[in-house]
Amino acid sequence: MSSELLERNTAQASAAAKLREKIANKSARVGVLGLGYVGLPLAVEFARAGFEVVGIDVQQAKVDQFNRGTSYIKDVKDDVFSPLVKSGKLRATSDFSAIRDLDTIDICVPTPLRKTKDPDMSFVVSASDAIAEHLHPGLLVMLESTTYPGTTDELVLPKLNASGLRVGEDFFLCFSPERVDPGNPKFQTANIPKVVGGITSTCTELGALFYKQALETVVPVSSTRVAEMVKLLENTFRMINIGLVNEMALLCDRMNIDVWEVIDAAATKPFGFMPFYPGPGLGGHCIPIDPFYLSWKSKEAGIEARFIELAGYINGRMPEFVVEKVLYALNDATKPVRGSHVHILGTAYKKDIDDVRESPALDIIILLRHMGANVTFSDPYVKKIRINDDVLEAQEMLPAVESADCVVIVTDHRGVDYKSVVERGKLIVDTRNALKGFRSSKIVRL
Ligand code: SAJ
Repeated sequence: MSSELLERNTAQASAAAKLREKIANKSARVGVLGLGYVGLPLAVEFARAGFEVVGIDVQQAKVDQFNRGTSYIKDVKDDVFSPLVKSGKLRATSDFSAIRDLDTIDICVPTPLRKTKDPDMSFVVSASDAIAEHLHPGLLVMLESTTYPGTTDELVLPKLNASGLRVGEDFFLCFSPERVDPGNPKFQTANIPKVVGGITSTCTELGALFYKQALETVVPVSSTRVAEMVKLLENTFRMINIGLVNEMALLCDRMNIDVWEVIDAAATKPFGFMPFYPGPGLGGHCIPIDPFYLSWKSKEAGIEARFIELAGYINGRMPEFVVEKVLYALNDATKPVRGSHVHILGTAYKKDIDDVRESPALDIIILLRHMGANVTFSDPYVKKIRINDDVLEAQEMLPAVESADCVVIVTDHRGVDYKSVVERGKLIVDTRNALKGFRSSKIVRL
C-alpha cells in the first residue's frame, strides 16, 4: 500500500476512532439543528445523558426562551429542562458557525408539503448548506426529518461531499426517522425505539453508538434509504387504514349499518386485526403529509402509489361527508343550513391536544360558512382559530350548545361534559362516537 494511502487510511481510521471514543466517554459536543417538538426533546435527552448540547435555531425568540430555561414544548417539563440549561449542559444559539465546534449534529427541521402536494425540502436544503459550510473532519451528521427515500444520499450527501471531505472516512452521515408523538403519555423520545441507517457501515455503527448513549433501544438498518422508507411505511400504513375505515363508514351509512358497532365487534378478534376509527378527516403534521412524500418519489421512479392516492381522496372527502350529515339533519328538522347556527365541538386535529394543523374542523367550518351557516366553536385546548382572513374566538361551550340549531362533535376531547351536551343540544352530529353511551333521537352518528 502506498505511503499516501497508508497515511489516508490511518487518518480515516483515526477520525472514526476518535469520534467513537468521544461518543463513548460522552465528551462529544452534540448539536441539534431545529428546536421544535422533535429537536428540543432530543437535545434534552442527550444533555440528561451527560453530553454538552448546543441547540441551533433560526428563530431568535426560540433561542432566547430556550436559554432562559423555559420550555415551549409541552412534553418537556421545566423542572427537567431548566436545571440542564442552568448547569450549562444545554444552550442554544442562532449562530450556525457553532457547527465548527461540534462532533455530532441532528437535523430536525420541518418537511411540509407545498399546496401542490409536492415535498417542500427548503428547510432540509438550508440546514444541509449550513452544515456543509462548517463541515470539518470527524463530524457525524444525522437527518431526522421525515422525507422521501433518497433524500440523504441524493440531496444532503453531495452538499457535504463538495467540501472535499469523504463520507464514512472524514465525516459520517446517517438518516434516523423521528418518531415523536406529542402528548403521548407512554412513549416519549427516550423510550421510542430509534431506527438509524448510514451511508456506509461505519456511519451506521457510529450513528447507532451515538443514539445508544441516550435512548433505550436503537435499531440499526443497512442504509439511509431503508431508514427513510421505514418511517414512510409506518405513517402510510396508518393513513391507508384510516382511509379504509372511512370508506367502511360511507358504505355502512348507505346500508344503514352502525359502523362503530361493526368495528368494536371486529376488534374482538385477538389476532390479524387492528381497529381504526372513522372520523371527520385526517389532520396533523404527519399522517396527511408523509405518505405524499412517498407517492411523489414513486412517480419519479415511474410507479403509481395508488393506495396512497385513493386513501388521500377518501380521507379528503370526509369533511364534505360530515357537512352532508349536518345538511340532512337540519333538513329533517325543517331548517336550512343558511342562517342556522352550527356549533363545532373540538377543532384540534385529534383528542386532548391543542394542535389545529391540517385539522378537518377547519375544512368543515369553511364549507358550512360557504353554505351560509353561522358557525361558532368551542375547544378546551384551542382559544382561537384562523379561517382564511377571519379569526374565530372560542365560545363558552354550554350556552353555545344550547342556542345552536346543530352541534357537530369534530374532536372527541376527554373531560368534556357530553351529558350536558346531549341534554341541552337540539341536534348533535357526532363524528367521533364521543356519545357512544347515549341513546337519543337528536344524535346523528357518522
Ligand atoms: N385518525 C382517524 N382514525 C383513526 C386514527 C386517527 O380518523 O383511527 C385521525 C386523527 O383524528 C387525526 C389523524 O388521523 O386527525 C392523525 O392521527 P394520528 O393518531 O395518526 O396522530 P398523529 O398525526 O399525531 O400521528 C402521530 C404519528 N407519530 C409519528 O409520526 C412519530 C403516528 O406515527 C403515530 O402512530 C400517532 O401519532 C399515534 O399513534 O398517536
